[in-house]
Amino acid sequence: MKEFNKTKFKYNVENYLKILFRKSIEEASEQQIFQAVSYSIKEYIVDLWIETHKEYESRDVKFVYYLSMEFLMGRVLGNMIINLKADETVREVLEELGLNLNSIEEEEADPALGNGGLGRLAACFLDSLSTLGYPAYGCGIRYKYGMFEQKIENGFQIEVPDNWLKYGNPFEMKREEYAQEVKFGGYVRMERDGEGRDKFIQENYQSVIAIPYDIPIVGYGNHIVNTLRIWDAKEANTFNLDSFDKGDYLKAVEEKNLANTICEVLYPNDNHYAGKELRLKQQYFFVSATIQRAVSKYMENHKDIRKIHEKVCFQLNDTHPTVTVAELMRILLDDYNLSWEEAWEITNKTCAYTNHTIMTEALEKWPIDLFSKLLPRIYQIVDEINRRFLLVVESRYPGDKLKIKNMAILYGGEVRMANLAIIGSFSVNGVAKIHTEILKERELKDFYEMYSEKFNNKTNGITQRRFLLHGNPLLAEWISKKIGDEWITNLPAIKKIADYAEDMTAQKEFMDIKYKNKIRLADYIYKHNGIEVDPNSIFDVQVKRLHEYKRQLLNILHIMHLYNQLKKYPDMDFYPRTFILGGKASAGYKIAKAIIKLINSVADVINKDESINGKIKVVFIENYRVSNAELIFPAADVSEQISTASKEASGTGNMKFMLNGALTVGTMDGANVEIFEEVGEENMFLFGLSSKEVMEYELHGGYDPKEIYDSDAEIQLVLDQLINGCYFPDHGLFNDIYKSLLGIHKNEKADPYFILKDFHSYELAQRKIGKAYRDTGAWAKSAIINVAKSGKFSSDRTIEEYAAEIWKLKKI
Ligand code: NBG
Repeated sequence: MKEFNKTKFKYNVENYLKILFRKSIEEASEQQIFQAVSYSIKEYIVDLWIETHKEYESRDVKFVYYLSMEFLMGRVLGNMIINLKADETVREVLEELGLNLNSIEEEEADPALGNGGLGRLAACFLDSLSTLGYPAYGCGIRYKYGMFEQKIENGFQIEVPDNWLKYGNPFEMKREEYAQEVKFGGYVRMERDGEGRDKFIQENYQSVIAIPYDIPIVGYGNHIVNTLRIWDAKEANTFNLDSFDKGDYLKAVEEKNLANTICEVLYPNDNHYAGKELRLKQQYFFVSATIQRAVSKYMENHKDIRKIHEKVCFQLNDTHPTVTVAELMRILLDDYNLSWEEAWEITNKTCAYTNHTIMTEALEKWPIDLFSKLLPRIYQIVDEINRRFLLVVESRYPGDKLKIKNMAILYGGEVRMANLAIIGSFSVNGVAKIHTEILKERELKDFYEMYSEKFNNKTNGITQRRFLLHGNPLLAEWISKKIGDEWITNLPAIKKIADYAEDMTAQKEFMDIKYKNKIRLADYIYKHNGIEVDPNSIFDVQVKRLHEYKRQLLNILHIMHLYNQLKKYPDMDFYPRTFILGGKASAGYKIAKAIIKLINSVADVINKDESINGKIKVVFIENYRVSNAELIFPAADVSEQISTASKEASGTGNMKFMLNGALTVGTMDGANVEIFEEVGEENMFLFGLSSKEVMEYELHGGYDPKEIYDSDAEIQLVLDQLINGCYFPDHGLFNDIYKSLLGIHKNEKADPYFILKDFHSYELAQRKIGKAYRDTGAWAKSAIINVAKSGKFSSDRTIEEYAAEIWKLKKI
């Protein structure tokens, strides 16, 4: 195996500067240097990449194709260097050249081809797949514009396009030779072939050519390189030049438009279905290209299409790629002439589906007329799947209309993607224990009754390589010095750090590192927000997408309450806090945007109020994304995981904070439950309704927040401050928030996320935090225990479970 060579690397950096830009180091811009360094790293990686695939081929391995509309990779360069274990060498070389790796890393765009947890999970999975040596492809879309850049102006969120490809992506590789044609629209003609079989031929369709771009995914220290393949669209008439000749001018123009728009932009919705036609086009586009290529690749080395499930598994990341089921059927039926029964059996053995939410507004349901017009052949197949499925339901539950209503794929004029995914897959998994239980007991109860063998849980995880080794070098080094570096590839080994939890010197060292990381973040905040924060205060952090169910509103209402208290009782016992919040709201999500404005308005008032002596500071981090997340997690004392119980499928930020030694204040929701199982009551601050209680209230139409408002003067004051101009003179602005809490909106449930109901319990938990933090030794002990118990939450563990229980993959 070729080792990373220092001399060659050094030569390459200068050589690439010359070849790409005709510049010397002295003349080159920082961006050009970033490019040259990246190409030099890539040059080394490509050899490993080729060797990995040779090895895969010679062993005839099984591949998992992880199909996802989102891959939230974050910056690639630093992570690659770490995974190559070339960090020291690269730093040395760069120093000799008068360069600094950290500032070169800052030049890289932060590829944000994802919204939040779902996309970041996909990225963590790729890191683990390579590190563990599992043959895998990540398959997605090469959006020209990723997640928008969030700017805060006058406290309001403004969305700015994220042109991440502006300088080109040095790590990608265009693979024209694997281009695929994807067909939209037209109609399906039926004819009999010579053997009397029905043939279905799509005609008068529009074509788009899908062009793959491959990005290498480097495993940690094992020279294994897998591939993230993202598809771009190109107009088809460069292939079918005759379109113009036939006078089919309009069609040519339409195809060009289609090609130009399909990969233009990532829909910025997290946990929310918008039902846009273009989105369905995106879904079919990348699915069709992926499945066609996977089938061809399989057939290059195998004879029998009937055994494809032995070498291929398609994992569907949420319902977004669900057309996979029908697309694979189409290929097996129409291109390989299999019978329906054969094709169905193979499809069922090849597809597996992960559910990531129970939020009803996130459920994908396409209007049948839209779906059938856009994908006429796919629709026929879905219709037939549905027809056959309903026969099974009818024979099992004769006359049971409710079962049909709940389980049909086609119902009420809609195509219900989750139902198709469940029916077409051999595995259905949730992403945390409690989430899977809720799926089985409630959301997908009828399916569970019919297909209990399909259901399983795979609790999410995160990669410690990015979120500790790369993001928190000080803590990483400290841990490795104390217990060795096994944790890098085997996170449960980190439990040995618990031996130091009560060691006073270790506690002090740990808190010193935390302090340094807080200074690093404080500097960032000063630079970006112009706010001075005290690293000695408690850093209490909530960073995640803005969503009502995640309850940033509970956090800010509590801050308003604390501030009222401090004003009223200036001498009250209070440990200084810095509340740090950050996250993007979907561009069309009005109330989420109002909450951002509220946070910023409250921040303005509190930060400027000298009478409280800086005891509270409030900071809204602009443009929260993977790169600044890597600064934020290491600096947190307190991790806010305060979603309404039952709503957060898992959460993964909760794990990143824990790994970096923050203590969680949270509800019994998602993976918080499992964090609690690991760390115990003493090392976490639990509060709020349980998911059972929440679901019980929901069953009976909610609860009455008015009662709380009327009987609780403190809450009343805080709510009135929303609309009396106390924080922002424009009274109307926070009206929607006020109304959402008290239910003055017609037809809307009052306080559907139980914010007022959980308020006091949250306040109590917060008071405990203030008290606990005063005992530095005990706090350090708890924090170290959190780190020590984070072993379960590595995505390596998650991937091992997927590989063994769903994909049946072998490591190389
Ligand atoms: C999100 C959940 C999170 C979960 C991630 C990854 C969607 C649809 N779901 O709780 O809200 O951690 O998926 O599984 O984005």
